[in-house]
Amino acid sequence: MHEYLSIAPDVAAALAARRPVVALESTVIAHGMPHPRNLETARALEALVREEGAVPATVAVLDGRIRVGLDDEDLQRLAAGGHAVRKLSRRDLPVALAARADGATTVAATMIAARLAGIAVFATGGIGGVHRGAETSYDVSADLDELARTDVCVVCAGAKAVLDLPKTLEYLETRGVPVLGLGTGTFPAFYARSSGLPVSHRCDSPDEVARVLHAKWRLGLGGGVLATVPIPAEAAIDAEETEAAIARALADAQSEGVVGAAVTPYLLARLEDITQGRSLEANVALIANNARTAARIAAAYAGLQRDGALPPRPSAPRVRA
Ligand code: PSU
Ligand code: MN
Repeated sequence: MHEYLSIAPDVAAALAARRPVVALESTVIAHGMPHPRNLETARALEALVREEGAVPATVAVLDGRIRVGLDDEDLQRLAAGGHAVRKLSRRDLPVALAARADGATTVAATMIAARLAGIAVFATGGIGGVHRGAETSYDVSADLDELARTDVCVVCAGAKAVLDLPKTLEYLETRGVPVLGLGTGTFPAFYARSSGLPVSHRCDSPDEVARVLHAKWRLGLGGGVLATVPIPAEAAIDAEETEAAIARALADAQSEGVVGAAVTPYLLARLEDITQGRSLEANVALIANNARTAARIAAAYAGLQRDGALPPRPSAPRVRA
């Protein structure tokens, strides 16, 4: 076992047998939702992944080790820790390990852990991205560069609604990250089903997503894939209402001088207040949907792995060096 990494026995067994595993992040538990709803959600996500026949692996740093696969006591500790639990992105991981601290992992840090463990598919709510006003603040989430470099498929409902979505998509395009829409040709807008902005490719089944992963990584094209899934219609919030709430939350963040890693947790909590809890309900519903979808993608991908490479087309031209 790696000195900084420990993989839960059920997760390790599933990986060794090439059975489907889905990684889950913990920042959304520790910093994205209030207690005890966060704990209930963390448990529910694991149960949903299991119902779909995959093994859940929630990721966090506990006592200075990256833990892939948590037990219920671990989940309680993270969920109750609130803001005493550090928020860990790529830059923060080595510091937290050295200090033997506890921390919740963002999308970027969870991707790193998933990759170390050999997990290909990871479900979350929304990724970080390019913030509004990034042309002056330079606030671009490390999640985007992680997607560019780390071989993990991230299943989400788009990027956080508070971001600049066109700039986020431009950045992903520049860095060569496929943005797939599952059953949609447009990029989901987290609380709303569509941003109106085109994704790079539409896929109509988890199997189709799995084939993209297989093709990308068999080719040696490193880096992640973003698989986006719209929020279920019954949980979606009207786009105009969302925009108005976001405008208020952003103005509040600015007047209170909130910057850096604190911005996302602040905005999510403000939105929850402003929408009287509806943003939280939407968040829970979309993450559950993403976890289920991720389990199906993981199952399809595990199937492709077990079957070996797809047969080459007989007519494929030979490439000569
Ligand atoms: N989106 C949400 N809730 C969250 C996050 C994103 O709706 O809690 C978290 C994720 O963990 C994501 C992180 O990776 O915020 C991005 O933070 P930053 O912009 O500081 O990189
Ligand atoms: Mn940031």
